[in-house]
Amino acid sequence: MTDTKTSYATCPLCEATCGLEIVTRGREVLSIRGDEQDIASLVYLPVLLHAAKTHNFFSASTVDQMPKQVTAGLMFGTILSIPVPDLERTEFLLLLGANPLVSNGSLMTAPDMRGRLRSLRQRGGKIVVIDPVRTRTAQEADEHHFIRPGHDAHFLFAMVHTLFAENLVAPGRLVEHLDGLEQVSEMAQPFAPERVAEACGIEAETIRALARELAAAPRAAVYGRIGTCTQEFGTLASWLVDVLNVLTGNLDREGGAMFPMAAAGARNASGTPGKGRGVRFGRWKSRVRGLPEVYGELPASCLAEEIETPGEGQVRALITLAGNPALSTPNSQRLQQSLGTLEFMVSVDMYLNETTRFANVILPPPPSLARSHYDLALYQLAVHNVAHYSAPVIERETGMPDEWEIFLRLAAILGGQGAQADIRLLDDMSLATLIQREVATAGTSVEGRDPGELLAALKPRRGPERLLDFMLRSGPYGDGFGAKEGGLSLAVLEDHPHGVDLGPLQPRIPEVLRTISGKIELAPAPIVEDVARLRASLDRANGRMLLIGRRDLRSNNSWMHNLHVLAKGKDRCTLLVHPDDAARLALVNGDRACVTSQAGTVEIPVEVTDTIMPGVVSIPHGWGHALPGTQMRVAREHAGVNTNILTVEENVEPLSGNAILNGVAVTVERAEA
Ligand SMILES: Nc1nc2c(c(=O)[nH]1)N[C@H]1C(S)=C(S)[C@@H](COP(=O)(O)OP(=O)(O)OC[C@H]3O[C@@H](n4cnc5c(=O)[nH]c(N)nc54)[C@H](O)[C@@H]3O)O[C@H]1N2
Ligand SMILES: Nc1nc2c(c(=O)[nH]1)N[C@H]1C(S)=C(S)[C@@H](COP(=O)(O)OP(=O)(O)OC[C@H]3O[C@@H](n4cnc5c(=O)[nH]c(N)nc54)[C@H](O)[C@@H]3O)O[C@H]1N2
Ligand SMILES: [Mo]
Repeated sequence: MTDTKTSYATCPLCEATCGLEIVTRGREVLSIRGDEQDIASLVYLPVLLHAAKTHNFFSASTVDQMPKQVTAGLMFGTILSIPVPDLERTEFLLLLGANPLVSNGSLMTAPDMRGRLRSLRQRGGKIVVIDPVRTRTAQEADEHHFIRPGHDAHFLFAMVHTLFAENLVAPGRLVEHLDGLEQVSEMAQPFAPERVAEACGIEAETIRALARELAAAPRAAVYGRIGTCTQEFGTLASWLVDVLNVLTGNLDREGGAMFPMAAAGARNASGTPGKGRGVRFGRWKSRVRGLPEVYGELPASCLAEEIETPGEGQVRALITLAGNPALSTPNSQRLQQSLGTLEFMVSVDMYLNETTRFANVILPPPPSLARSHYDLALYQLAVHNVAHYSAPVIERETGMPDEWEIFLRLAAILGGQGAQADIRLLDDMSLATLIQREVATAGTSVEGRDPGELLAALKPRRGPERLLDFMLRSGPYGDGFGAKEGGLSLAVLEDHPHGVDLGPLQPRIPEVLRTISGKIELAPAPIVEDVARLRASLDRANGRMLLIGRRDLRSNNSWMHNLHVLAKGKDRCTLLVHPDDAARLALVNGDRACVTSQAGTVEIPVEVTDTIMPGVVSIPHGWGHALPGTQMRVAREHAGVNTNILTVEENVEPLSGNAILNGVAVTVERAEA
């Protein structure tokens, strides 16, 4: 098991594991926001949140993948029970709203995405892409269909409808683990392919053919990413992706959509196998708009109003952790204005950028090469089970705290212990809490063990390494502190600097399930309720131009634009416009256009291209760097415009609180010279 077969380097630049923002109530209010991938911050975040005693916690999750996490919890029982395509063995891959050749795969962790997609096709497999843009991925696929933004749920429901209508439903061995199959069939009734074709922009016969092909493929996987999440029906689309995988028998089968088994921190691998407590949302609500919490978070779209609106609980202070909400959050002009009115703000970040320019104090983390790295969250979404730990490559400057030490120092201050508190005590406390929980949980490999004995076995480690060692050893591959010979520990990972290969994905149903019923919940109540909203949209007129986003190979959200090697070259922050629309609007390549939404207006250079669907325009996010008070010289020279001036904070997807960033109604016109 501990043979080193392949070297998997962890690149810390891709795939934000989505950090946080907090905000407290009362006068000493604060808000934390981040987007961290180090273990360090992930594992210490609860300490910080606890010390802050706040429900005002926001993260990039609600401008990203929260809808998928909602369906993971409702259908399978935990926040990260997200099936990923078994890329190494699948023969048919249906991709919606994802561009893995550029993004490198998100909620589907794998190095060398290009090589993997190529070899899929070389072994006779087929890739179909559904996207309003003929992306790089679409160009390398066998088939691509434009879809009108925001209509994935309609399209997927029509596929489900076809499977039932043509007797192609074949869940195979999953049948005995399903709840709600009949209900899905009923709900799909109104979504006949003819009924949705015009709205989707995909012909009914194409939808039927795709459904048949999916059903016929011996091993297939449906996968949706940000285009299917950050939109009006994000949770329904995310749900239908997995419904299709179930109905065609592809969920949890080799070559289908499978559940990874991560070495550390996997909630669906801890406790009693096959059953759990499920998930519950709305335990508290946002103060101003009354939006429900989801997994302890409030929608990032609510942050500005929580700062602006006077009264009991108004946010007056903010902590941001590795996040740039001033650019990444809807109606960012409003948010930026509100950040300027805070009484106090602290940012943990290495740049003086659009967000941190409002901070009273900026605390820089050490360079990433001076930090250790283990991808606690990403391995839970990996297409192949691996574990890789990298020790710091360079030494930290003396006196410079590590990022986790900054977190704990902030926690100590928030908790009233003052800046001089001994943060080792907080570190000890975090570990003790973790150990207590695991020894008290039935079914874990350390159930009933003496916490003192486990603690002693972890010596002399401290900090994140000690927490990680505990998680690995008590995890599904762990040595169980002596219980399992040859099992995993941090020492084993240190002996394998290229990583430990834990094998291809394995079928995990029913063991992986943590729903109360112990079944796959195909028709959870909140989702069933939301289908009415989708049905109502069937009769809606579709006339407006719709704005969507995109990603760029040489960019990572907002924060790689200050590196000359990555920022140089031709302008990448452009408005993609289809030639038909360009002709109608009298726009030619290089013209400047004004794009206007309910929230604001931006002026941006036009790039005419038939790779985008008529009636749709695209602007990448993370740009708009020419703001006063920042210190990012290179980024300023290639400033671009901020597309989140156009996105609307009032529009959130109701089940997840996720922002609607794709399919935003806009008007486009030539800018006055
Ligand atoms: N190089 C690079 N890599 C990155 C990032 C980066 O900025 N640069 N960001 C990282 C992050 S934070 C994330 S979350 C991931 C995202 O990973 P991906 O989701 O793979 O990234 P995108 O390239 O944004 O692909 C989204 C696609 O959805 C399409 N789309 C928009 N609206 C709709 C719609 O309504 N329906 C459908 N079907 N498609 C739609 C867009 O045209 C676009 O092609 O990438 C990560 N990797
Ligand atoms: N319109 C539109 N908006 C979007 C999206 C979209 O597709 N369209 N995508 C959304 C998505 S998927 C995401 S994930 C968000 C991203 O939103 P954010 O997370 O808010 O934005 P980033 O640009 O990733 O900001 C990363 C910040 O962390 C800092 N940083 C980088 N590394 C470290 C580190 O190691 N430690 C610390 N302390 N700081 C560090 C950077 O300097 C930067 O300030 O944007 C979202 N916004
Ligand atoms: Mo993201």
